[in-house]
Amino acid sequence: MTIIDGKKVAQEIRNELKEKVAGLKSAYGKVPGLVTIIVGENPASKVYVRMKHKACEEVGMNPKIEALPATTSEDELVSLIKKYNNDENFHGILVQLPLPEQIDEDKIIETISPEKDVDGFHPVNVGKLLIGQDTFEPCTPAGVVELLKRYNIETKGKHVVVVGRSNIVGKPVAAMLLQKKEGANAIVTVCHSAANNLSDYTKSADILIAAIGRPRFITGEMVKEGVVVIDVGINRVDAPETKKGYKLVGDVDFDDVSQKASFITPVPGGVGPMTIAMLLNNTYKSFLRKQK
Ligand code: L34
Repeated sequence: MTIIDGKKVAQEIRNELKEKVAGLKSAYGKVPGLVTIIVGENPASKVYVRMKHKACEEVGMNPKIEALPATTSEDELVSLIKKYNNDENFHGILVQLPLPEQIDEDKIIETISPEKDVDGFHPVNVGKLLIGQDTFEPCTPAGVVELLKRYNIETKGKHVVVVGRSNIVGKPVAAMLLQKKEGANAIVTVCHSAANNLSDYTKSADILIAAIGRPRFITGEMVKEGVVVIDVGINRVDAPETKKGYKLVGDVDFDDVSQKASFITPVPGGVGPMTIAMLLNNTYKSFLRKQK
């Protein structure tokens, strides 16, 4: 059994990007810029935004954080996004989700210029992804596919079972692995909590992608021997014995499932760090496209 080291791979990707960004600096005299907008005080969001900022700095890009109060109106947020749509120093605009309830997420995502949508959430980019056109691949799904590639895990002809149907993970990762191209070509099943018997599906997975959002939901009984398990879940569970009072666990019961898996990602240190590395990659890509 191999534990897939997302933290290490993400570091490798950042090292590669650092060199490429240095190349941009000498070729164009400028570097990619990323603005991250956070509304409100969601503690997990704050952690992620902070990590995105630091990662940008590490690779030599130009990050900026716009932190807005929880009471921000939809109109105010729309205006701010439009300002950055027109600011050529910023090649990527990311609005950290979730947003407070007075703000319509769909509306906000549609306000971001598709050319700067480094999350790959804009309907135009989602459409391109589905039909196999060049676009920004959403960061978490891109991280999943990149981990499979870097661990030489064959996807062609394999049965990938995705548990979860979110717009951020389930749907796009299914679309990506279904494509007729290198690193994809999989037979993809998407299932979710409404399944009559979820195990019927998960047991037939060669590669299981868990993106449900429920702690330790996937147990050993639900998978077959030799399965490759990619755990996208990041759940905070109470842990009074720790300093923070909580710990992170995935959607997979790691101790149980790792008995049967051939490869498995841990939480933390699996897909999470890859999300951020792929965000940097998209920002780099956005910059390059702009120069052409
Ligand atoms: N717009 N909103 C937008 N884009 C995204 O791509 C995200 N996401 C998700 C939440 N909202 C978003 C993220 O950035 C989840 N997410 C994310 C990013 C990074 C990590 C986890 C989730 C991560 O690096 N996790 C670390 C542990 C971090 C910790 O200590 O809390 C890990 O090793 O898994």
